[in-house]
Amino acid sequence: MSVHKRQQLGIYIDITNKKAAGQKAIAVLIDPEVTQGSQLIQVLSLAERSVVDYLFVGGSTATASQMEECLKLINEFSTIPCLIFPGSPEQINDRADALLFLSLLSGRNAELLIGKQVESVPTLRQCNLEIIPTGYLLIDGGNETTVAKISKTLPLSQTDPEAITNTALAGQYLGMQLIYLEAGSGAKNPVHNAIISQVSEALTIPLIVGGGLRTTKDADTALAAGADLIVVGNILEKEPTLIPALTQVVKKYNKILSQ
Ligand code: 1GP
Repeated sequence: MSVHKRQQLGIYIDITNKKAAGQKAIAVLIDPEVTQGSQLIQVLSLAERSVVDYLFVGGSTATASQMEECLKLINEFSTIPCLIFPGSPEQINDRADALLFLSLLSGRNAELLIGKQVESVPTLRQCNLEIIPTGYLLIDGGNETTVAKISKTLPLSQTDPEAITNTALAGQYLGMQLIYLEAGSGAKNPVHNAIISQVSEALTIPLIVGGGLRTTKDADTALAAGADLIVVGNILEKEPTLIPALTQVVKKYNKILSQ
């Protein structure tokens, strides 16, 4: 594990500091089941050169050994802070810097609200990961996504922004430190800008938005609407060379703010 990374400022503090400064951020999502070997090294090298803020690592069905291999390469080829975005407790691995400790607030599957979290505690007690409580809301992206299928929950409809905002705020009132609006990997429609605006105006904690962001325009729209951190995964499995253009969109915001 990259001890030097752990000695830096905590990742959550880094995220909140960015928000307090009005800055935006981008995370590249790596699914260890899909992006491996030379393809992973290419993604890492592009992310490193483009100054991506965070790496999220995880997937709906990635195995513990795929996580292990992926994190070994990340630690060898990257200095970008790395957060586990777990699809299951088996994906928790001490080689990362932090864990998004997700609770699926949009669904009513008790296993994903609290069951898997309890199951993961013995592992977490052995780890030195920074644990970031994260309210995770699955939003209808127009097609059935793997996360909806696996979680056996229905996403919240984008036609009901009140329900989405109330769920996000309930997460904040419960003490969650981040809210993640998730349209699902490969979603046909990303979370709509009106929803992002309404939720970000209501929250005081940082807002993550991901799922179906494929273009610089999609990234720009989500950030302009109020996302503090955007997550891009699926499209980069096919077009990793999009990473520099995506980070330019984020930097454009940060440059405007620092003028
Ligand atoms: C999925 O929010 C992430 O969990 C990213 O979505 O893979 O569609 O970019 P994409």
